[in-house]
Amino acid sequence: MFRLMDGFLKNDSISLQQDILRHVEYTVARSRFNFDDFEAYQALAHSVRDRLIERSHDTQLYFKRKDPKRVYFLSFEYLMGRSLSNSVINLGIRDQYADALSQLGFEFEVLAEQEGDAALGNGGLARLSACQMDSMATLDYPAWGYGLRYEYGLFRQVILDGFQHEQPDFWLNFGNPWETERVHVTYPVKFYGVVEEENLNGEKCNVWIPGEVVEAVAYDNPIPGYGTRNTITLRLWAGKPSDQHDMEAYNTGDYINAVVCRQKAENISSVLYPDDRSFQGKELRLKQQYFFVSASIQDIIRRFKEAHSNFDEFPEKVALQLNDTHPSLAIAEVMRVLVDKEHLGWNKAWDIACKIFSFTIHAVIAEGLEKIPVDLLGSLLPRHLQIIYEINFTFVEELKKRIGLDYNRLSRMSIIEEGAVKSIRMANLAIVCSHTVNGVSKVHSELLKAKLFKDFYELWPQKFQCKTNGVTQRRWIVVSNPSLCALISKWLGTEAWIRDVDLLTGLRAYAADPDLQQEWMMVKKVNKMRLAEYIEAMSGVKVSLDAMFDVQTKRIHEYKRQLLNILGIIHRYDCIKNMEKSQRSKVVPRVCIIGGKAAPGYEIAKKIIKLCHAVAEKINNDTDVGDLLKLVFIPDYNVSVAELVIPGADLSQHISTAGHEASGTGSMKFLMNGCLLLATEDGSTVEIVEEIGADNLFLFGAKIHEVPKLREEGSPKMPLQCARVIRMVRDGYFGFKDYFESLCDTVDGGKDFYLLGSDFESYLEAQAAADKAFADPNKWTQMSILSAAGSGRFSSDRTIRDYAEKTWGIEPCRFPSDG
Ligand code: 26Y
Repeated sequence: MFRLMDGFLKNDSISLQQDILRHVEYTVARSRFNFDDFEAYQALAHSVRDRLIERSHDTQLYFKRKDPKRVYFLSFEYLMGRSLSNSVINLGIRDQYADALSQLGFEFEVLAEQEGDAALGNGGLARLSACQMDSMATLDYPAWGYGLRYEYGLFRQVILDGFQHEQPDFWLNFGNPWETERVHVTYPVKFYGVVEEENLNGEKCNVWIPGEVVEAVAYDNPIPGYGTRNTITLRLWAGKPSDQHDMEAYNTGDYINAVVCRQKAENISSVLYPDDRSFQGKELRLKQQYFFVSASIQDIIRRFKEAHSNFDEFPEKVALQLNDTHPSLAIAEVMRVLVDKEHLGWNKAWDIACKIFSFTIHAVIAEGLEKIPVDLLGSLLPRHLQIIYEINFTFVEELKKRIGLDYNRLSRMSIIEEGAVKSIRMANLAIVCSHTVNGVSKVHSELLKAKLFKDFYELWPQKFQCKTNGVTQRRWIVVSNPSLCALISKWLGTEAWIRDVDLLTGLRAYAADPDLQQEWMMVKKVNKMRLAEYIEAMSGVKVSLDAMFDVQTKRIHEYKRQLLNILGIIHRYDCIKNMEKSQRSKVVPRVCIIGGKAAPGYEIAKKIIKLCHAVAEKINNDTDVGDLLKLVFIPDYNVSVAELVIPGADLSQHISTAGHEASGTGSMKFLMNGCLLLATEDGSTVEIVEEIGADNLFLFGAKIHEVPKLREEGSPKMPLQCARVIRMVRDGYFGFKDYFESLCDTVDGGKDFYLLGSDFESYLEAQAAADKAFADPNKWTQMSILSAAGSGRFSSDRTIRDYAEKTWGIEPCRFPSDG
């Protein structure tokens, strides 16, 4: 009998084969007798999509019926990567598909490689959003993600002669099978114009007469949970010309201009800003922010109104999460809608706003916080500027009552920053309105309270929370490391850890078991082999599987200190060269792997990339050194490359200057994959140490509280060894002498702001300790097992549950089925 609950689609091998062939014929429009790998991938993706759509319909209908409190996650960036493998694994039908495909003469893995990455974000913050969406779906939370559908994702990094070049990532070129365009879910978004005061039934009200209208159209991307039928939605907005606007232009007879104008609307969502730290007050970025926020708020309010006749229950039904300051115009927008359109009155509207918003900060330093010039905001969004002024006025008046006329403090806390360029401090706006503000690791949350937002913490201590980041084990073990996944399930005797990652602690009991160690080493070997093949294909460098694979992959930044790593590699090379030949047998062979993108305008970061290539060129061509040392730069590091690199790493480096990395999430992925960490006591590393013990990783360097003093002391701390390797670079040992000069200056030019000099010796000691441990495979493997076993706390499932319970006040709402 047909059970409505199960949906229409069957998952047996024959049905899946038919389904794929039907999509080859009718969706891809190729003959079912003649199609290539890419076309097979497209058909396969559409077949999976059908299943996702069915589940997402069921989920939405169920949410509608239950009307639970929902969380709306507002993020300007998402790094989703590929969707195929993740989807079929979460749907629980990977093996069935693999079987169906093999009957048709295709290999699942080969087709999965056909998919390009969805790279709608820069780095940590963006991948975190993606991990958190996976957890929200898996834990059955009634959640929506909102964002922008950039046509150009993060640039592709191409290396020519060792220099980074940026190329556009037009990721939609070959279509995107995962998204559904909702032509009927569109909202007008307004810009520019003036605000006029009008009299409405005897009451004064402000009416915004906009100068430009752009339509936002929704593109829905299904996010399936694992082990549940729940499939939530990531709704991304794209710009579309507004008919309203066009009619006027057409009526004036300027047909050509009207058509050109239509195209301009699409530019709004066309390109992602490729900076992940330094903020520049650019009009297009502000337009993007408002566009995304306005469409999302209209959509959220429309959904709420479908089930409610007034706003009394709004805070009981809606939680809005601001992922950093980027979407914080949402506060002014909610106020505008509630006051100007819904006529709730200021106080009631403010009361509601303060109950629905919560705010996550990912920045560590004040320069990472957005400030929008008042003139820019005033011209683009005149009504919002008024609203922000009003919020600030009320806030400052209230503050005066609390703290008196301490003008220094008042001006620090004000949402408006006076100065050469009068600006809006978006973080202050977000803190004033949000009921909860959180950092992304323990140390970061403490730093926020003690430094960046000390004044606010003293005023509202109860608002400040810590939500240590996490990553999803579905993507970072199950999808990317199938061999390890199978091994863990075998030894734990269950797959339950995929939903309940704390169970990984069960591995601790077997960490010294020779059988597990043997199998564990085999898994690492298989993954190293895969990575070695990739390295050879990308760079032509052959690497030895017996060497320690030492990886540092993340965005290139001075504070992340890829330069320290490279200087350490030069030192190692120098030591090998100067060693008695008879001593060389004691050297632990290394393959040093570095990867990451530099923001296009970040000159020093680009020089670090070039230095890496220059050093690699020298070392890799030195036959005298051979397999003892290799250095490779992996170009265009992205989510799918990470899926290949992380499982194959023996050691990974997370070596930011203490106090600069808010959390760091790469380390968590390496940890889960049994990779040992070499790290400073910064961000989430401090908590990793709490979980796995300081004996199971290699710590070094200045601690957070020591940094200010070391900075004052300056260059006298520069050790000889560091001075020597810098000298080699300065003397042109790796060529490009003049080009590297300014890079060397950052270290020995008297400032050494990131403390490479003072941390150098301790860095070398940690590296030596890593070598020593690696020389003892059983010991190393035990540490590796204990690393993975202690990684449970760093699952985004834990983070999301914490947000749900302590910040959003939402509960799971699970579609009743067997999965
Ligand atoms: C305003 C604009 C220039 C901007 C754009 C992107 C500012 C910041 C960002 C992204 C920041 C980011 O990715 N931060 C990282 O967030 C991770 C997740 O919380 C942290 O693990 C990581 O330490 C932090 O640098």
